[in-house]
Amino acid sequence: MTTTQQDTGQHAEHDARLDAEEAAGRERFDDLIAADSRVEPRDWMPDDYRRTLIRQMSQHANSEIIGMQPEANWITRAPSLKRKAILMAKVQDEAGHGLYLYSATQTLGITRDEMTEQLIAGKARYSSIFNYPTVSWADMGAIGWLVDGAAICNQVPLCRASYAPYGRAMVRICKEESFHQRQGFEILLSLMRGTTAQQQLAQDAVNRWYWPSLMMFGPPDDDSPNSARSMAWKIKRFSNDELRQRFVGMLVPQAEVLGVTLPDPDLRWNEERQAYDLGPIDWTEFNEVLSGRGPCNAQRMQRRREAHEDGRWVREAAAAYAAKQSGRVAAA
Ligand code: FAQ
Repeated sequence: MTTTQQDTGQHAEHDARLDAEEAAGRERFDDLIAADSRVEPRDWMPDDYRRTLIRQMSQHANSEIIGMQPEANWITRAPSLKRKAILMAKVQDEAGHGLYLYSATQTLGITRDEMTEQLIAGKARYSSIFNYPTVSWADMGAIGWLVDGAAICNQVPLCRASYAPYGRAMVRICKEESFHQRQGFEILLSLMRGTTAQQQLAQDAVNRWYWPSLMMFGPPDDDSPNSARSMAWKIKRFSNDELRQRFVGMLVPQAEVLGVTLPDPDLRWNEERQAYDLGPIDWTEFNEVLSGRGPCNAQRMQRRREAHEDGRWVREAAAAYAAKQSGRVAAA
């Protein structure tokens, strides 16, 4: 046998071994998904599954970070010291959620720096909802009640996502979001128990945030290119429309307790479907926001870029300190 023949034989053997390993990995992956079990970072997974998770989880992390801006706008103007402390804690919680989610996404082989670069370069998405302005204190109530409410509805099923680090991150996030939702409800309740002007402020905030909060669940099922595959992989457990419907069902009795009206004249209980019929959602507005032309897209991105620049010296100092420490460990 010549050296070339020997090399070719070794390559073929190597390729066959890789094929067999991949086939075994794929079989184990399929079994894990079928058994409703969890995929860990060390497990073999299809490239598309990895890409889908990186897409959804990094968008989710970006949303938490950009989502700090609309509420941070009211920290200096909260109506009391207690309200200020609660709002600061809530905004800090969102930062924490972003960090858990970036860390969970890193287990898929993308770095935090890459995700940040994609966000500040405008190449990565974040939730449409954070491109709307917060014009009054009542918006803090509406964000807590509607935006965190929608987030919980969408995210409780994600606690069972097939990718284990995502599911684990979501458990803690959902506990905190539940508290956020209640504080928003309580802000609106206080306003609704107040003067006529305060009641109007609360109703106006609900009118402005209601439809955008329904858009958070994503496009209608017929127009959702990622849903079918994400559901087959048990990343998503319910479709966008199913969760939207569940959310409205949750809101109606709460709106009655608050004494606010949901701004949908077509909202009606359908006895046959045992669910509420909804009026039409303005998907043109949704697509405009997704294309970067929402009321605050430019402002949110500019602020995020400035914050990244402002933090440069902290990152450099942390990196220099880490290098010095690892030098000390190596020398010891
Ligand atoms: N905004 O095929 P689908 C929070 C995009 S909560 C922007 O249906 P998928 C807490 C979608 O990415 C908010 N883009 O996609 C908080 C896709 O584009 P791509 C964050 C949207 O992934 C509260 C395209 O449209 N929560 O932060 C939106 O199967 C208060 C086609 O859509 C999450 O991210 C949208 N609303 O379903 C923080 C939850 N909807 O990537 C601060 C996790 C859709 O193909 C204050 N994510 N798109 O270019 C999910 O559950 C899913 O990713 C969906 C979308 C349901 C958002």
